[in-house]
Amino acid sequence: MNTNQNGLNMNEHAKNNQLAAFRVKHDDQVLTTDQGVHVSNTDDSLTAGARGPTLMEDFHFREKLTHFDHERIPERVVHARGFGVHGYFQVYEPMTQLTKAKFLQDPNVKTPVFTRFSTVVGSRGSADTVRDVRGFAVKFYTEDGNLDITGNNMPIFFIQDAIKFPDLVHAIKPEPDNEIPQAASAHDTFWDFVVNTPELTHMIMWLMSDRAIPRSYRMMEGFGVNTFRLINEQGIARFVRFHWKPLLGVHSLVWDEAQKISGKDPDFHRRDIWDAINKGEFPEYEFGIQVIEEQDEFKFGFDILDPTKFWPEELIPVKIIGKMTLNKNVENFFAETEQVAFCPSNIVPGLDFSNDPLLQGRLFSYLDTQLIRLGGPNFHEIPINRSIAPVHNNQRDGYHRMTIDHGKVSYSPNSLANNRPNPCETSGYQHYQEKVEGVKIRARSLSFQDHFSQATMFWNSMSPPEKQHIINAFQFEVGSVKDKQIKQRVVDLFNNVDHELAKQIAIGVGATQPGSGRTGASETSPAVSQLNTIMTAKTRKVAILAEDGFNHAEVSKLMNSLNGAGVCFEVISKNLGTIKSSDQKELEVVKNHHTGTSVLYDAVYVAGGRASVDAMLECGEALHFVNEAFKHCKTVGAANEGVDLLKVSSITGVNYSKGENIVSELGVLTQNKADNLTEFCKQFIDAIAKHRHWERESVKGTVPA
Ligand code: HDE
Repeated sequence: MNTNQNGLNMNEHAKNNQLAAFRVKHDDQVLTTDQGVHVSNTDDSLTAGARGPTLMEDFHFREKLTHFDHERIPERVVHARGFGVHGYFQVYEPMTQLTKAKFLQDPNVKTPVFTRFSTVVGSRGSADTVRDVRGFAVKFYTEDGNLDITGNNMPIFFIQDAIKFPDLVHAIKPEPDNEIPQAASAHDTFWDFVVNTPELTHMIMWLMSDRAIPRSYRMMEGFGVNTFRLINEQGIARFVRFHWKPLLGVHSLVWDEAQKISGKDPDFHRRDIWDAINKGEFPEYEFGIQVIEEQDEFKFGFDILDPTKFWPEELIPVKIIGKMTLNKNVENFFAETEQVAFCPSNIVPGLDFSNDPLLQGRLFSYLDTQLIRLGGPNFHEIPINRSIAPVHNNQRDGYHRMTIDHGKVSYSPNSLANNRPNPCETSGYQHYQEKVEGVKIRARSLSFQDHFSQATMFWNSMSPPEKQHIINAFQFEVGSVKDKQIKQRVVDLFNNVDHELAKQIAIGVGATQPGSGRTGASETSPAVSQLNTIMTAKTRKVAILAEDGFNHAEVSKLMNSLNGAGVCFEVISKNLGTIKSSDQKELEVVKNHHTGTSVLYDAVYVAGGRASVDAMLECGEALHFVNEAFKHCKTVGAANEGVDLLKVSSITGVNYSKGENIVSELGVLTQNKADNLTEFCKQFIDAIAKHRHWERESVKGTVPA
């Protein structure tokens, strides 16, 4: 591999150098003005007398205030709230047969990437865990120039034609008279648009599903959504859709938890990935492609150019061809995450677009939006947007131009500079020579008109708990709509998807139940159910509840086991500082009950030790912690005296162990006499790996999560 002495691949090195060239460290420096003049005092303005007016000549005051007054740029019109991280991509084996794209040829080459995750609807300061689609945008800095796969965490989109995008976004954003609600689709204008635009039906099913409340950016799939083309050296083209599959599996929060996190830690998702990368737990995603031969374009029961349809994996398998590793946090949020500019038209030789009408519109919109957001045509010169491939052309000037272009020639053809820079037919990007003909027409293809079959397929692919979550989501969202007619029309629209679903929506929102509707079996795509994903306890977060007098042997055994399995943990007590075990060993408390609440953890463990448990029994917070974790279907564990806390909690449907045996029911693990701690810890970790214990939701008396 072509590496430098730091073990970095040359491409990574090139990108790092580019960023480093602009990095300024301010440590140990004297404060200066923007002109480099040392400043003697930055706390007091220059005034005429100590109590007199500020003087115009105070250039430091004016410069400081002026810069501050201008330090905001417009937030993205959609996807304003996001978080970017650096990493690299490696292909597993040469993809020569399918594409000539250079970054997909050599498994030894690490292509630097910058990935920005986002929500769609909320403003820049909105909460991370709202119900929404998540953006999953990857910029590859390839040797052939920048390639952006600007995708989402759902494989389809709301609309079929980009001309409807402003309507969609106006409908879902806060209502314009009072700017309410923030970052939410649960309001009248959005559902009004839904009932009047049946092509949204399929995407609404995904939006009401658990996909819209991911547990972590590290546990989210990514999809290019639009259909692209792969082109090989022989000029043969094939249709392709792109996938990212997280090695930690695809997992979600539960709605009640997501809403609470929005208040407890609105930065939950960005903190999660920031902390993971700082700890060296680098998120990894495999890159997959679904490929359709040109001659098979019309072989399927849906139009492969329709972005409201996914390509079922069971029909068109996802071929895994590489992996992205995210291994470095940004140094400056504004410079990197805020200024990065993605654009689906950033493409490299070996790839091309299709006639997907949504994609065609996107090819225009992204560049256009950067012109206003980043203030002119030179945004490609901002360090995070620069390609590692050299840039030579006759584009000149404009706001904030950084490059000092040499010489007098800025036109083509020219003889003064030997006609340089000149195009090159062999290495230059060649558009695929697709034959197109037709009359100019404003009409939707007939092959785009089935809006319900795949929505039904999605519904029928869901497991019972996933179906229940969808019903709950509809009841929340449509229940928040004020207009009765809209509520009824939602029920009627989704009666085309599934009659039982429509009935349940109607019951929940007080609408009339539809007479008859779509029922019975249809095709399914098991791959879209999150129950069929990778299950691992790695990087999950456990809360250990303990107070003075805890059982040190037991807790340290648990901690060692968790460490061994790559599971994180934090000790939570009534007060911060340290607690002492029954044998006087000290343990640091990371959170108290004000700063550490159950919704920020994947599992909870109640430590044994008589005095510790007695203190917890007196403290409503510990009980609330356990109850809430149970309600959210999280793994709950307790050994020795710790079981006493569970016995007085509102946990239902669980029999506690009476003897030495480990009892594991509904994801609640207990052992009265913890001699067999090794086995107990193993089972506790296995239970965490299951993510959630949905079977609890069907136990009578359990509040649904
Ligand atoms: Fe976007 N989209 N979009 N979009 N989109 C933007 O570009 C647009 C669509 C997506 O982290 C904007 O730089 C149109 C589909 C992501 O910076 C804007 C249409 C998918 C991001 C824009 C779509 C996406 C954006 C706003 C046709 C999934 C954030 C700011 C209906 C495949 C990228 C910006 C980042 C951002 C337009 C539909 C994903 C206005 C016209 C489909 C991940 O240009």
